[in-house]
Amino acid sequence: MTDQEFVSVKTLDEKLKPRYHKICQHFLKRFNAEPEFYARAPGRVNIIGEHIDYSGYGVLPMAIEQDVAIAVSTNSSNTLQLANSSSSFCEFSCPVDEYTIDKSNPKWFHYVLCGFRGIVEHLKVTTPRGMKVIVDGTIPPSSGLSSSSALVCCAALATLHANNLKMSKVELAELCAHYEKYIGTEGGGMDQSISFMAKQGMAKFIEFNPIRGVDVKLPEGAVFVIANSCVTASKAVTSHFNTRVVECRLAAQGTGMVVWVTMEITSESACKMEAGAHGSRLTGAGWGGCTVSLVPAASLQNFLQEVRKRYYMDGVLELTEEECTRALFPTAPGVGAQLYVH
Ligand code: ADP
Ligand code: NG1
Ligand code: MG
Repeated sequence: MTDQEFVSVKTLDEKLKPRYHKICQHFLKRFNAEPEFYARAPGRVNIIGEHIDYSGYGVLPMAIEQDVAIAVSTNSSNTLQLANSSSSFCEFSCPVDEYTIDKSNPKWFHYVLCGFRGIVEHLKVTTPRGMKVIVDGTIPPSSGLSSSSALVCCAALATLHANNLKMSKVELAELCAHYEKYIGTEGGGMDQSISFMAKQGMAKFIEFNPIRGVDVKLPEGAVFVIANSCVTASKAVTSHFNTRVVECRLAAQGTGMVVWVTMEITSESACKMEAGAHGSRLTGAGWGGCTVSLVPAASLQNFLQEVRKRYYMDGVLELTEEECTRALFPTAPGVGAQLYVH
């Protein structure tokens, strides 16, 4: 298998059915019919290499199980009807050929429009099909696990399939990396690349210009644990991210890159946890978000218990059991984007 392959269409297996059944119920309730197909694209955790992809340097992410899934039917009204399974995200609809992606006031559906626009413009689709859409996300938004790119990638894949078109995974990654910039963030291509190109059980060393990846088997006997600080940062809303892009691009000229990598490794040692992790670090853009810790399998329960106690339940935050389970969880490298039918 290579990244030049297409995203295949699979039948939903038993394990996936309960989640997709729920999405189907939302769709039925909203649109009075079953969806024709589903697309899903995963979030990611980055193991090393933060704020360097947009300067063209390699990164080592892995896809996580948490994803954005979209249920879709085409319509004959030449409109996009976008709804969300979460009541936090309001409905939106627009003609397929008349919309703006408003950088000055970014909303969730603008990320969908980034993916839609990418396919339509790149493949010069003169009469794109209208779509009815329900979005269902399990990645905590604005937490550095790349919910934004999962949404853009999923929307692009859904648009591609709805219009009976084909592009390879790597082409889709290049396209989505470019079109996510329409939301206003000058990011690199890490998130979109891993979202399309990830293989089950593998991290990926990804390089850029052009995007290419090599699968990396992770060490056995160790587990990656994600811990959400529960502090969110919306990268398209503030100027922090783009300011950091400018700073890092300047630093990357000359010998600056060496300094940055040294800083990252040093801060990893500083973050090393007393709860039994080999090491911990912030993942994603930062200003809140998640840490990822490499924990020996034998110490996993102790690690989870200590972090629960010290940060989530009796320590800094006062979360319920359920909230804590959503914020602190072990993860394994998951599969990239997929298309499903019933
Ligand atoms: P990150 O990529 O680190 O999660 P970003 O700030 O880049 O954070 O993107 C977060 C934005 O993505 C949210 O503000 C929202 O607009 C959009 N988003 C993420 N998940 C969903 C979802 N399930 N449904 C709708 N929009 C979502
Ligand atoms: P998050 O934090 O998931 O939005 C962003 C960028 C990545 C990368 C990381 C920092 C986008 C779409 N994502 O991710 O390209 O630069 O920050 O390593 O811009
Ligand atoms: Mg993002």
